[in-house]
Amino acid sequence: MLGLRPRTERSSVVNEFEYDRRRRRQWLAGEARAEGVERRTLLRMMAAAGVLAAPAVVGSGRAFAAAGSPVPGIVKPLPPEWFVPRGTNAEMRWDALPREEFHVPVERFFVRNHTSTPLVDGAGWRLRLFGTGLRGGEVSFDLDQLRRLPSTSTTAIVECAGNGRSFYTSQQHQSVPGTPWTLGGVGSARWRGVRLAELLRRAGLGWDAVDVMPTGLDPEYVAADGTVLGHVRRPLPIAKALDDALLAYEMNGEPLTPDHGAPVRLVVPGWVGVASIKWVGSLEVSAQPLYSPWNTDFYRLFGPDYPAGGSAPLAEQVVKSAFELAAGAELARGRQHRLHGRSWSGSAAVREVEISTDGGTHWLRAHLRDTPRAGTWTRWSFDWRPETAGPYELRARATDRQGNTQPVTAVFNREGYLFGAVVAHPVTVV
Ligand SMILES: Nc1nc2c(c(=O)[nH]1)N[C@H]1C(S)=C(S)[C@@H](COP(=O)(O)O)O[C@H]1N2
Ligand SMILES: [Mo]
Repeated sequence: MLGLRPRTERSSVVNEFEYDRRRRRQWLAGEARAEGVERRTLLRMMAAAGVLAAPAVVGSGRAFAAAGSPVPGIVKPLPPEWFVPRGTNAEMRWDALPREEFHVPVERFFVRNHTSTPLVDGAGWRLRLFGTGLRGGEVSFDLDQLRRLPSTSTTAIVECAGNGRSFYTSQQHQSVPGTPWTLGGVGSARWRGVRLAELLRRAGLGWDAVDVMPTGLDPEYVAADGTVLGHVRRPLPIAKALDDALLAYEMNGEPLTPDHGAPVRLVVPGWVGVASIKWVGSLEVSAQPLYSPWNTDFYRLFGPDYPAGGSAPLAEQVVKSAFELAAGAELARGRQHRLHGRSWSGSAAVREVEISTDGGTHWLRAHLRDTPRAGTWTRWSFDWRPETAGPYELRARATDRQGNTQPVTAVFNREGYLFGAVVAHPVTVV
């Protein structure tokens, strides 16, 4: 039971859907718990599925961010050449990514905060594990204890489910609410910490555990309509928790910084960023399915092409590509330009990247600069010699080893998640 689950091909989304159905059935039978979720939300979901037939926080980024910061809730400096401020978040500028660095340096990594970065005192921090899915009852670990457990390093991408959202509007003329990310809501890093499987084993995981719910120590989230939804938290199915989820305390070889979850965050490889809960203070291990607003109203796909109650909770990320180039960059004509970029997928290694410089009519293979690996991106380059001045649109299209290819358009969903279509990147040849 506690061994590593072998990676299954292509099946995890299907499994997630099945899992969700089972969860809902259990909820109906009074065997599930939902806090902060309105009953009507669950009823709507279930109707659609046809089943009816303490904290050591010592301050916050709001008070501690550098004076004049464009995003008051974020602690680190956000120089305009590296970041685009977006509400409570900071988007990475792809044109500023150091070309030879495989990972995004911590100081340039995008930040997605529902509220604001809390300053958590590592010395007073404790991770509390509790719930009906533990054999022996509540246990807690402090930071020293966690650091003494066997550690693991892993390369993983953290990417917001809404990354690329603005292209629903700019390319597809569909209006969607939420942070209008271009493609900079993503980053790859090297994480070190303790496997969640290891910690659960030590905590006495029960055979009947189904969900693990990590809760953040950041301030409670208040929805646009004023409803207090509580601390950011999202149930993680036990299968993924035992597979490759990591409780990370280092990022790129340094202790986690406040904006990225210090002292400890969860890293859930390949999945939408919201699964990787930052500043984790507790883990509820449950023998009953759990719900939070983050796996009911948010982070599901709603819309005409989805069931009335929405899709299963989002899990794996889609295939994407980005040029390491500013939108609207100017390039000299009659000269050879080496274009650079990166492609990635939540499901598998990248297999191939193709580039079009003529609006998507002709495609040529990009040169892959890295041996493609699952769980992270692959850097590529493409030589281009434009002879005629004028506006151009560059396109990059990746395919992963499971055969997932970036489509021409992304299927609309109400919240604008998982924009995986090919993005038209405007440049001007002068
Ligand atoms: N506690 C907590 N965890 C969180 C969030 C948050 O607001 N609070 N945001 C989530 C979302 S939506 C994303 S995309 C990632 C972003 O991680 P980063 O800020 O380190 O890039 O963190 C996730 N974990
Ligand atoms: Mo996100």
